[in-house]
Amino acid sequence: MTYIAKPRLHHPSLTENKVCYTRRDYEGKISTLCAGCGHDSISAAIIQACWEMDVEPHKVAKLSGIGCSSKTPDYFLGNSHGFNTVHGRMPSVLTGANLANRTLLYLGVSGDGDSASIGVGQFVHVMRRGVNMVYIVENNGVYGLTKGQFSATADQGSTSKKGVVNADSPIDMVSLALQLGATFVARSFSGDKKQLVPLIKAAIAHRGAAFLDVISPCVAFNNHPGSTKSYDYVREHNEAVNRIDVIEKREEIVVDFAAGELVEVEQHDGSVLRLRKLRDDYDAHDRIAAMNYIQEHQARGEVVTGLLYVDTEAGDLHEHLNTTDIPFNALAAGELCPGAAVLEKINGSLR
Ligand SMILES: Cc1ncc(C[n+]2csc(CCOP(=O)(O)OP(=O)(O)O)c2C)c(N)n1
Ligand code: SF4
Ligand SMILES: [Mg+2]
Repeated sequence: MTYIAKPRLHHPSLTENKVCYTRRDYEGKISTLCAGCGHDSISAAIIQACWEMDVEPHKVAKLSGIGCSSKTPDYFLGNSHGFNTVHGRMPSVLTGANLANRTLLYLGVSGDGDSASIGVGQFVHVMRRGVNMVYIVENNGVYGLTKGQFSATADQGSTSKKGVVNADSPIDMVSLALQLGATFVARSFSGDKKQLVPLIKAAIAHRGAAFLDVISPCVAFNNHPGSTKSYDYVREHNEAVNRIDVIEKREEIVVDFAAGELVEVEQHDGSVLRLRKLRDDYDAHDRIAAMNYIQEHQARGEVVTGLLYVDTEAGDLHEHLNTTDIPFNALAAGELCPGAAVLEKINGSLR
């Protein structure tokens, strides 16, 4: 059995959002992950963010690969579209779905094994193409589902539960995403809901490839003293560059003059990101500086979290390809096939 159905008990006083749904309407089946697994906290953050953003569940497509992390879409947004693909192959399926219908919110949920090991080739291309999506990697440094082998994000020198030392260099997913051209790049920790929920909301409001690397401890195989992805390690080494609030476009924007270090960033949909800086020298608009900052702090053993980079002018794959606004399933046969005469003309121009 991979899931347990949740009893549909509605408390009459559950608050409804602007599209008349309660938080309960964004939940899924009961999770069968290990108690304390970071992935469940991320599912809860996704539920909270979608409810607060008034996302309509039927306008969301959740896609994942294979792994404990990739199982989680069953545990949230139970009224949305879902596709549990093949290990490491979620990005190409998401790209195809997005090209066929741009009106949905695409939520890719993956693991570090799924995206940095077997699926790294697919990951790099979905980022460089600027597919409009929210891509979350639930990063625990191991293959949780297959009993705790090191993944490609495991730090060099970190140890497995049985004491084996990892000799390989790690892939840093945020550095990779920045280098590949992702236009929204952030890192967070599953145990920090206050930071994670606004980051997911901001990623939803962003148009373009939004990438979130969420350190998510695997309590069964990677939560011991030699691990750099354990709850204790991340709490001790977390270096937050900023805190963000998301103000939706419908709401009045109130500027907080008292805070000297508050930056407001307008996203394409009109929502405003309020970046409350914790580090004076941190500029979330500078891709190169972000890459240097991450590397410098990584060398000191610090896990940098927060909104690391955002390009508010970003376009997406549809803009690059100049595609039609109308989903394929809403186009008539005549629009999908221009007819023999037009095709002959196109062929003729290529001869
Ligand atoms: C093609 C293929 N190769 C290998 C596997 C076995 N397998 C299943 S899940 C997994 C790793 C999952 O790790 P990760 O993506 O980090 O997810 P986690 O379980 O840690 O959340 C592997 C190797 C598979 N299912 N398919
Ligand atoms: S094995 Fe690890 S990743 Fe999988 S559910 Fe358990 S704690 Fe989570
Ligand atoms: Mg993993």
